[in-house]
Amino acid sequence: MKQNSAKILILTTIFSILLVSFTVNDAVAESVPEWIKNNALWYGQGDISESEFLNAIKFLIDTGVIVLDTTVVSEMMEAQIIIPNGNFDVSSSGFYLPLNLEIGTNTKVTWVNDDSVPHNIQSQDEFGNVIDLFNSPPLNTGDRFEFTFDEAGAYNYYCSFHPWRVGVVTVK
Ligand SMILES: [Cu+2]
Repeated sequence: MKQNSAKILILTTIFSILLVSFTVNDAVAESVPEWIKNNALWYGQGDISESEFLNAIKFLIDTGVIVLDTTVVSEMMEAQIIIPNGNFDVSSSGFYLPLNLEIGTNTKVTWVNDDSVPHNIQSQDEFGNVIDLFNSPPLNTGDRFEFTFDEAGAYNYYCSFHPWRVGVVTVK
């Protein structure tokens, strides 16, 4: 039995994306003192220091002129599925590595073709019909294909060139 254990590689990178946006509250902006309005100009001219300038911004936030809206958009993870050497051969054990990838939501999955011939990735419904969810072009040796799974579920896929090769991504 041929094994490609050295190539079993699951990369999991966790990183958070923090998005901060702000809006200006026009109703309150009328009552902003002149010295605040001139702050950017003075800062640009070097008349006031950076900490004074930041204090002015802090004042605008404290008084509700600038409204900060902080949202944690996502916590994204990454995982890999290797299409191993010999995967094309119906009589070989070259299963996808891993055959059933288990991940959390918001995980970006990258398929990597380590085989000597082209393959593709076609998502399937529970009956084995190809559906338009994640569908790669032909992947030559070394090519990659990415898809990010946002919703929980069991996602089947196969290679249309070698339909005996089926895999699953389970999103919890
Ligand atoms: Cu294939």
